[in-house]
Amino acid sequence: MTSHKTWQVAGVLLVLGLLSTAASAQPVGSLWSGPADPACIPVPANYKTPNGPELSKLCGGAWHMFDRGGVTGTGTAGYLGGIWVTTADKYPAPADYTGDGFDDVSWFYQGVWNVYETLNPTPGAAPIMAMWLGAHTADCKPITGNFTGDAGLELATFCPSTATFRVFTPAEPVATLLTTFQAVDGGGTPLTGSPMRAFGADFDGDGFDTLTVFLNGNWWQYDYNTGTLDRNFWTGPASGGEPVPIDWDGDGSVEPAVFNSGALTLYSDDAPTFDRGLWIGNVGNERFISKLTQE
Ligand SMILES: [Ca+2]
Ligand SMILES: [Ca+2]
Ligand SMILES: [Ca+2]
Ligand SMILES: [Ca+2]
Repeated sequence: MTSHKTWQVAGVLLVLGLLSTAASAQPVGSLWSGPADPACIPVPANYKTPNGPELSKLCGGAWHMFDRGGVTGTGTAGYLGGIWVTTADKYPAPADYTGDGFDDVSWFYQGVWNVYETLNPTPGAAPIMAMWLGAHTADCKPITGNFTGDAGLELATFCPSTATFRVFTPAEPVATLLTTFQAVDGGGTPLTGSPMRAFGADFDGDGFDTLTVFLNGNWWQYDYNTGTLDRNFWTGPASGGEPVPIDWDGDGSVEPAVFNSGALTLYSDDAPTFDRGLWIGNVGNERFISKLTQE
């Protein structure tokens, strides 16, 4: 089984088949999606078709979707449509908010969380969900997932400046706060440093996502119910590098991986232990690796 991950380099969207490769990874597809724009953030998700995620990018407020279409080799990505959602400084948060099996275009910024119709996008259309999560500073970023132990989607935010998680049940016009806690180290001291990347991922395959912070090579995982540190492990590097939480072996649970200066290092989740390293190039493009970076 092959897991796929999407990278964007300049205007080219790359789809990598991780297990189909040896030490030097070759993309299974390379699609041109338009002029290079350093403002564009890749946001692949399952927006419109039942055959897996579409390629997508958010460029200065315009959300463009492209058909991957099982393409191999190179070509120009088929344009599926676009939505003008916002100005440039918002953080994308695509997920299935409506429960129809398709991911919805969404963004968060400073407490506002908006969701847009994706299947039949209309440029300039109003959001189909508009939620207020309370005042948040501009560094706070959105995380979606299932954290609580029930089946529903939750909204979470993480603010690096205070190392604070907040978790909400989606609701209009005001989302319901479920819990809030600080990400702390083993001594109970709130994490400090930069860049601090926070996300939810299901590392043990039980169906629930664990709120996690990646900071300078350390992965810090927290128990949703208590807000306490559940597990900490080190993969490196001590500076730089971006976390890539992904089920790269297809067993239903997420493994840690790190992209740093052109190299992708994959770990098995026992311990975790080093599994393999792939050279995929693109030195200096860490910020484009996924929606996690969001800068
Ligand atoms: Ca949906
Ligand atoms: Ca839930
Ligand atoms: Ca889990
Ligand atoms: Ca896995």
